[in-house]
Amino acid sequence: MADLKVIAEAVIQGNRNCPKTALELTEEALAEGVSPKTIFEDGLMAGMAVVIEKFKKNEVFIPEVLISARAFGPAMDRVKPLLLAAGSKPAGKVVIGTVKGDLHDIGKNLVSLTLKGQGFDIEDLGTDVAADVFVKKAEETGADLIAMSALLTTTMPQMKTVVDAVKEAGCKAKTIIGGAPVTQEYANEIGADGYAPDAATAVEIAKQLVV
Ligand code: B1M
Repeated sequence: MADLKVIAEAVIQGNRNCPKTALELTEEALAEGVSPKTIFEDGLMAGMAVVIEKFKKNEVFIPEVLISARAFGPAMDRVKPLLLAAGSKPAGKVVIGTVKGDLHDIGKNLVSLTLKGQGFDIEDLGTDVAADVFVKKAEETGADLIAMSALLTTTMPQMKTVVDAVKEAGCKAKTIIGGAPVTQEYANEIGADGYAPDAATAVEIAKQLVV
């Protein structure tokens, strides 16, 4: 019988020092009849949860998280359609992007991967995303959350433009913001629903906002 701890370990190690990749182990578990939900919850997501916790405690850093995400991604892509077909609901739907005028995407990608690793359905719009694009995609997908990243003080005001556009459109999505120059005070000032200083906290806040 497939050992789900081995799948979790392959994610934690980022396939390094593991005889088989997370994807290969996932294939084996599926072939043995293990449910996609069990593989996801006790293998893939459990592995990512360990990585996120270590990242939060500064026990691992961005490169390690990205290496784990690279192991997690293909295995997740394999089980995701099976989970959906079986009626599993994602933790929440998130439309994410870096705001208009801003091309920084390393932090945004980290937040995106971390949310994905905790069961959120992610629509990543990339960088330089205008307010109307955020709102349109959120309405189209019925998103619970619009997640924005900004790394430039000059692009931070775009976050307010998005928050205002969301309200004006009567869009049900809540807003969460982050990025190096962004603060809780700024989130309060512009009326965003949430702020997170890092990817691990973004997951916690996202879970609180999607109820
Ligand atoms: Co630029 N850059 N950059 N840059 N760059 C900064 C941000 C800067 C602080 C450097 C400096 O001057 N010391 C400065 C901004 C100054 C300011 O606004 N006050 C700056 C500048 C000025 C510029 C240009 C204008 C430079 C120029 O062309 N003259 C230009 C702007 C281009 C544009 O966007 N229009 C520019 C360009 C670039 C590169 C393209 C070369 C490259 C980006 C590559 C890429 O992203 N693909 C780049 C880089 C790499 C940086 C630095 C060095 C690193 C940013 C980074 O990736 N950090 C940065 C200086 C620095 O921060 N030391 C700098 C790592 C990343 C993991 O952290 O994004 O903060 P971060 O994400 C964190 C948290 O903030 C949080 O989670 C992550 C970690 O867990 N987080 C969220 C992020 N988004 C979140 C969203 C959330 C929640 C949490 O909810 C949705």
